[in-house]
Amino acid sequence: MNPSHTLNVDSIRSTLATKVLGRRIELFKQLPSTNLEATTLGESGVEHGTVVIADRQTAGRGRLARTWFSPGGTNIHCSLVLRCELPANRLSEWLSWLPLITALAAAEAIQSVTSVPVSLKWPNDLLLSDRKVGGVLCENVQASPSGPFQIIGIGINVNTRPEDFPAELRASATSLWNQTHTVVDRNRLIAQLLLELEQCIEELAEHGSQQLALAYQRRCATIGRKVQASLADGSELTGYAESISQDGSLRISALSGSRSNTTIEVRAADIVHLRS
Ligand code: BT5
Repeated sequence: MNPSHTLNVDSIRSTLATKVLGRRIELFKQLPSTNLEATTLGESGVEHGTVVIADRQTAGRGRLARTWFSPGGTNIHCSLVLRCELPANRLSEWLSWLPLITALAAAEAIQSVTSVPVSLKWPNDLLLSDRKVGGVLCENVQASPSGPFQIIGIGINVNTRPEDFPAELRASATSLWNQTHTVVDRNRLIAQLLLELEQCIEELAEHGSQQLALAYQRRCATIGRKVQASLADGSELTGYAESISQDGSLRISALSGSRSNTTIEVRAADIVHLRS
């Protein structure tokens, strides 16, 4: 591999233009999970904006205890510790929008560095040609001796070759390399990701979700699609995804069952894009 594309803190810093995110960067060759390491650091009191990066994860996590394929030398596995001081009545808006704006920031960063147009699948998947190229896992730690904090974890398949994905992911996953056929500099992409993320976090904290919701909706491939939603209570719903609500929920016009022809706001679900 081209040595200039090895992960390196000095290379990240050479293009990093953030005010706060990434003042402290912890880079590891290998970790079980960057979210786990960031949580440990958060509990020990590290400052807001601390970034944990691992070249490889041995127990990368997805939502609902799923695993995240995290090979060495090719991808981005990165988590941040956030300690934002917000009034209690804004916590719920904050927590529902964090995963969405993280996915939005990652998509903007990818487009800016590689020109690859990544779309979003609600709530927090990054898609390229309808295949998953990245994912986001946010966790809220309320009870900690160091005070409450949030972890945002981002995984992006950057330079993985198609044949290097495990068989069970080959049909559903892709990488930026698959589109560009050139090796993308992960250091540059991480620096841009932190900048886009900082701008989105500032916008959410200072002005709320209104503009972010519009930007998210423009990138979201789910809107207008026929979808199947697996809801948190185990039930399923088929319908057309109409829009994103101000609280980050997905509004689905239901097609099936007793809820047919009603619009339902879904806060947490797994979404499958169906052919219309
Ligand atoms: C996610 O979960 O998409 C969140 C992924 C977050 C990963 C980052 S890496 C840095 C940080 N540290 C961690 O430990 N995690 C975060 P979910 O929506 O539940 O999707 C998980 C599903 O995606 C799996 O069940 C697989 O089907 C699929 N998958 C696993 N690895 C993949 C990969 N590398 N690329 C595309 N799809 C993958």
